[in-house]
Amino acid sequence: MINHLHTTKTLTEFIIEKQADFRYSKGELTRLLSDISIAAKIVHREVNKAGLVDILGDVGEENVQGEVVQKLDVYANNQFIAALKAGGEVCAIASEENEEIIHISSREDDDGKYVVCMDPLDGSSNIDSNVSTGTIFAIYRRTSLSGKGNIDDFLQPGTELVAGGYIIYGSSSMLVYTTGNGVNGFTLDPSIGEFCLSHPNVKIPANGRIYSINQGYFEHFPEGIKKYLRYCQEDDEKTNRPYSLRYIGSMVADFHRNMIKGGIFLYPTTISAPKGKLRLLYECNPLAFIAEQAGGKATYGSNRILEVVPTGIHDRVPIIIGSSEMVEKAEDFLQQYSTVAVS
Ligand code: P6P
Repeated sequence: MINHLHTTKTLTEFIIEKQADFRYSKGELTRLLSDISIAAKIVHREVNKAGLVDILGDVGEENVQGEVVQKLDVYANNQFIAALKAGGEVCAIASEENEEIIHISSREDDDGKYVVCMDPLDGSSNIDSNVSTGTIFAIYRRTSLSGKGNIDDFLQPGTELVAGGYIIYGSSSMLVYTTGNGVNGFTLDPSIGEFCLSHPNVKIPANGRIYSINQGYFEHFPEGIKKYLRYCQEDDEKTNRPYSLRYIGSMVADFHRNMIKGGIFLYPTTISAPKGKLRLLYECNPLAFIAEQAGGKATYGSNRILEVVPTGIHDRVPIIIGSSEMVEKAEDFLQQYSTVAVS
């Protein structure tokens, strides 16, 4: 019997090979990305058996191992925090699950040089309906000189990001990230427990036929967004319209599909979310970094998402992200019709 020779490059091999691309790094960022991938494999395992509540016990109950079953987003949060603490490269974490930043006590020799912003399990409300969810992460070099890290380390615009990425827990689990030298996607091969390079040098098609938005809020949107949605729905063979509306309600899943097939995702301001719903630090910035590195665009109607200077770790922004020509068309409608600036 011929054993399948494993020839696909693993994430670990890829990171080490690309280490020379990382500014400053003497291996710390390599270690940090590796720590994230370890937590991702553990979360993948738990997310993929979430449906087995009867066997595993419901949240708050004890499972067969006598452990109290946690909500998956709490479980994911704890796994990523533990992996980053163990790795020692991080001095503080901003998580969607925690109101305040999490200070990481320093190692004996030196403090972690990086801070991480993360949404440990985005779209977790979809778990019960077996819909794809994701982890989103963004990595900055700390601006403070030493110690356990502080809020100013996080209040940097996305243009300062050292790395941004996400893991999508879907029909397969994939880790997609950039360090500013293009975007690469790795698919988890459970048979060897490794993320393997499956999507080298990802590029978002300049145009597409998919638009993603929660159409239910139509009456709440700025006039320019309403006009753009009407444009997407018009019959026009020359420009492949009407487009198709695809909305999963998990930002990572909607973004990932649009990145592979071409498309646009919009979460504008609404009456209930006057600054938008999605978070700047650990949803919009990392995906905007990836979108731009893959040849796409990410704006909040007039300016790049990555240029927004945060005022707090849970800031929200409206976002229009995806295929460059589709984002530019939406911006044209906003500039032409929206009396009130999108943000
Ligand atoms: P709505 C999930 O709760 C999330 O944060 C994103 O993943 C998703 O794109 C968005 O909210 C969905 O929000 O208001 O359409 O349910």
